[in-house]
Amino acid sequence: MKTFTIIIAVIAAIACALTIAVADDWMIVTTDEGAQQFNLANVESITFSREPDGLVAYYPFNGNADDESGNGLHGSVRGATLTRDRHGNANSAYHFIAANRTTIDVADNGLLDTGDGEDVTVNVWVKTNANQEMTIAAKYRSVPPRGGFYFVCDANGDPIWCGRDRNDARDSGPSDVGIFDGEWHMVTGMRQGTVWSVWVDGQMGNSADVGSSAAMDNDEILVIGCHIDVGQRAGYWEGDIDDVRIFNCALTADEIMALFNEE
Ligand SMILES: [Ca+2]
Ligand SMILES: [Ca+2]
Repeated sequence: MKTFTIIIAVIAAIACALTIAVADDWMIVTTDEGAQQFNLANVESITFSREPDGLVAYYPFNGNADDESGNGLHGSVRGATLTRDRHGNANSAYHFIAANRTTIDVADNGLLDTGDGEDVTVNVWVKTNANQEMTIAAKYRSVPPRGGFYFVCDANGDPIWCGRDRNDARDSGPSDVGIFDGEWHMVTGMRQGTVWSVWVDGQMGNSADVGSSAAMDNDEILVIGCHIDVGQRAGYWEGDIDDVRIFNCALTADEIMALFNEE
C-alpha cells in the first residue's frame, strides 16, 4: 500500500492559537467502525494512512507470498525461504540463494503491464552482501512484441532500473549509491512519462529522459529473484527481499520517502 504519512505536529500549536474553545477529548471513528478516544493534551502527533488507487500488487511476505493489494496476484514460491524482516520479525521476508535458482513467480496479468503512455513504479526492500550482478525482479521480453522491465544491481552493487518499450532498450543509469553492505535498503524503479529513474532509501540515485513512453506490456510472468526473458531465467538474487510493491503510476518524491519511513 502506498502510505501517506502526515505528521501533524502543528496540531497542538493550532489548538493553542484558537480563540474558540477546543474540547479536551476527541473521538476518532474509523471506517471499520473502530473508535479511539484521546485527550488532546496527551497528543504528540497524528498519522493518517491510506491505500492509493495505483497499487496493483503488494507482497509484504507475512508468512507467504500472497498479494495483499486485493487484486489476488499471488506469488508461487520456488525454493525461497522465509526469514526475518528489517524490524527483526520472523517469517516476514524471503531469503534467496542464487545457486539454488530460488524465485517467487507471479502469473502474467494485465494489471502488471504498462501500456503506451502509462507509468509504473516498483518498490522493494533488499538486503545482500553478494558482490555480483543480479536481478531483484523482472517482467521482460526482448523479442517482438518487445517490452517490460528488469530491476538489477550491477557488479558494484548499484541498482539500475532497466527494461525496454516497443521502440528500444531503456535504463535509468546506475544509482550513485550502492547497496552491497549487508544492510536493508529500499530501492525504487520508476517510469514517469519519458523518464526512467532509480531511487535508494527514498533518494533519487539517477535518472534518464529516454524520449519515449511507448508500450512495454508483455505476456511474461513477473519473477522476483531473477531476470526473465521469454521464459529464460538468469541473474539470480543472493540475499533477502521484502515488501515488493508494484504501482501502475508514478510516485512523488514525498510518497517514496513516506514508504521509506513507514514502519
Ligand atoms: Ca515483510
Ligand atoms: Ca500481459
